[in-house]
Amino acid sequence: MMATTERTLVLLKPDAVQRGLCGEIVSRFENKGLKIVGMKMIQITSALSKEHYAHLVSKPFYPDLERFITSAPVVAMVLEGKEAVEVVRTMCGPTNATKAPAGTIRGDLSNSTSRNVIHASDSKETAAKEVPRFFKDSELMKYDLSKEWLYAGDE
Ligand code: IDP
Ligand code: MG
Repeated sequence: MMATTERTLVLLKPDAVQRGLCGEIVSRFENKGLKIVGMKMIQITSALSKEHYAHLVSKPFYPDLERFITSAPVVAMVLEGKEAVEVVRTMCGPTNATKAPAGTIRGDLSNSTSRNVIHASDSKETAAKEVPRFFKDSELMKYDLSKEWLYAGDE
């Protein structure tokens, strides 16, 4: 059965940019065979933070989260591939990096819950909202990347 190709939103958070970890993280996605269809550096505003983290604005840690996420540029990316939403979340590991398994991005690169280097959409429904939140259609590239070495014909 043909598996669904999905798109998911990734943010390399200010700590990833400041610590020089962007190349390392982007490499992991490229090595996995995910296709980068959008990528840019942006500075998140207070309004965008409140929209993106709407589910967390009432939490006691939200002021620190907003201060952190707006404090320096982030790298925003859209990745595409087979079951990309779940694959990318698995590669990131759980929110609390102290509990994140070795081999995951958070497990290898962070030991914190708040400075955990990466955001990734948590479901297909969330991805469908988050991709257009950060990227215009015209910023999502249409190009061929040979898949014949990555997937069988019926995948
Ligand atoms: P996720 O990033 O793994 O999807 P969410 O629960 O959606 O986790 O939280 C979004 C972000 O808010 C986390 O990545 C982290 O930066 C921050 N955050 C979540 N929970 C806590 C907490 O308990 N303390 C401090 N920061 C938190
Ligand atoms: Mg989340």
